[in-house]
Amino acid sequence: MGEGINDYTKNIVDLRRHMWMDGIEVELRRLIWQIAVVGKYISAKIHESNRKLAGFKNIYGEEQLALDRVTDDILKNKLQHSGFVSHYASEELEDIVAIGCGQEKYIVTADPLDGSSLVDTNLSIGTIIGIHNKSIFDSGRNSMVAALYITYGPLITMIYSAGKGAHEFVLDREGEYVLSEENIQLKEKGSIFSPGGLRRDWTAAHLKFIEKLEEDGYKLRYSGGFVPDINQVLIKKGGLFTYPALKKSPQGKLRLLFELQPMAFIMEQAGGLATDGKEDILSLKVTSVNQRAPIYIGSAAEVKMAGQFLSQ
Ligand code: AFP
Repeated sequence: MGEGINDYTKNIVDLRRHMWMDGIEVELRRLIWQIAVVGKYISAKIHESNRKLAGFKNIYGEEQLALDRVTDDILKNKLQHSGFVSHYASEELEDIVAIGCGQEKYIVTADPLDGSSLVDTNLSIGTIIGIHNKSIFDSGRNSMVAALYITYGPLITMIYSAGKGAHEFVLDREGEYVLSEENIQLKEKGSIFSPGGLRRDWTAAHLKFIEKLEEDGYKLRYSGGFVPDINQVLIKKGGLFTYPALKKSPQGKLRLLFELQPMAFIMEQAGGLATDGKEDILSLKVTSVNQRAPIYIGSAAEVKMAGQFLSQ
């Protein structure tokens, strides 16, 4: 066997086998698998567009669509009439759209390419997916059944949870998603923090909280990409990501449906917490697809500490 190629004679656990062993219901397994396959197409599109970046025309003379619009089209087309998805909502669309006959079991929310402004810097970016079996205009606690994100970095990795733990897979050279870490569990506290927004725009209470983390020696880790920054907290088993309420935008920057709910679902499955500083993210009722919320997400000690500072 070539160096580094998985020896498939051994008991390699791939994504489909893992979901079957976890007893995830068949349509949900197939839906998660379909989305994981789209991750490969999106990765190929990222590589292709990098070559043509700076708005070059493609061979047909058409203007290149922005990469996040293209990845949204790829995702929507794959899920359209898939038999599993009745409706689709994404950060690239004005509103939720019907993409099935209406009898399908699931509703999918997507941030198809989060961090797309980082593509030209070759930093990691990602796709964030929420899977609901009831109306999305409810709390995540009531409507979500699964969540996943794919990180396009030096490796392509995917983390998913269907309510039975959070698990990481790596896309290998043969194009198989192979289990790399099962039942990820955060420690009570970590040692890194990702502080979004400008210091001058933070509220006094948030500034005091961040200063406490700095005094306690937490290391600042912030790439400007929500997916790799969250992924770092998860894989390092602790720490905190925050994009807080700002003086001029009390709801912060990040979107509740497309970005915060899926990551909160996964982080809670890994033993962490996710709040808006007061309420659990998954308890917040979604009233509009573009609703934003402040976020404090990561290991329990830091999220609880944030709540104490913000309630003073
Ligand atoms: P883009 O998708 O426009 O690159 O924004 C990325 C993002 O939504 C999220 O991934 C980051 O956590 C956040 O913005 C970074 O925001 P700042 O640029 O204000 O730090």
